[in-house]
Amino acid sequence: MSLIEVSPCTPNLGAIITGVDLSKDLSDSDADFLYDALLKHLVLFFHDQHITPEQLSGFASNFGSLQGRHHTYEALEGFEHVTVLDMGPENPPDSAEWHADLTFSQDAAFASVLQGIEIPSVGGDTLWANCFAVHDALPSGLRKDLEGLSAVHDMGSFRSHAYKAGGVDGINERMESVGSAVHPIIDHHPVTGRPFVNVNETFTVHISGMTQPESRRLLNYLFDLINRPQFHVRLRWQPGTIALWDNRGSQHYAVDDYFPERRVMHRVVVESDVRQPNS
Ligand SMILES: O=C(O)CCC(=O)C(=O)O
Repeated sequence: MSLIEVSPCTPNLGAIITGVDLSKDLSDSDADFLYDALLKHLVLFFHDQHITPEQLSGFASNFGSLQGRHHTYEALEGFEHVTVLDMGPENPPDSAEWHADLTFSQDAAFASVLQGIEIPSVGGDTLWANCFAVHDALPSGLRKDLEGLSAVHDMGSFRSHAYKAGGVDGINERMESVGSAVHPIIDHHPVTGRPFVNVNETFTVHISGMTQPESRRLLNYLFDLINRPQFHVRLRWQPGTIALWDNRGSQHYAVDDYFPERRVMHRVVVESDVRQPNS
């Protein structure tokens, strides 16, 4: 029997997990238990887990294969799977906007694990949104219209990094290497089959088959809906807090309200879901 306890944070998403020590290897049954809790609550929070980068990668590997070095952010020396998000006034974050990770890839990431390393004395919270609940809140006529539509995702605001690094050539090169993807606006979770709204204000740039003004108006309507607080959970980080989220149907937003303080996080992205056939 598992000693792990799951305490939901809101009716829509988020749960605090206790009764597990992430510095130790998880048993198969505990890993399965956490996976089921992840599918149900979309984002799981673990406090007081002061684990090493190796243990962080080991924990993430319980759920699938890990992404290699990120195309933009630095990896922790000696740990190519561990991305360092070191943000402050000199290096402001680009994640203070709603996004799901890597939706500019045809196979967007399955999950991410984020660990608080250096946390501002106040601020620097992260919010997650439940896009299944956003889908369920759509007016039924609009939902039907959206069911036939797809949208283009590309590197969105990563353009700023690319421009800073290499001007217009930098943007063109990065666009070529990162690519773009087209996803249905009403997408389905690959395991539960539940429908969710799959557009995000960072990476979704155009609704296929529409003029740009039409597309912009409809996207803005959906972005406003995703931005409503009843679909959110908000995490106050401490050093040693870890969040694990299912990227398929959730979005997140890292609040950039802590300058001149610094905020340092370690992140590991789980590319594919080991429990999902053919993932
Ligand atoms: O730093 C955070 O709280 C979230 C980082 C983020 O947006 C990401 O990992 O995609």
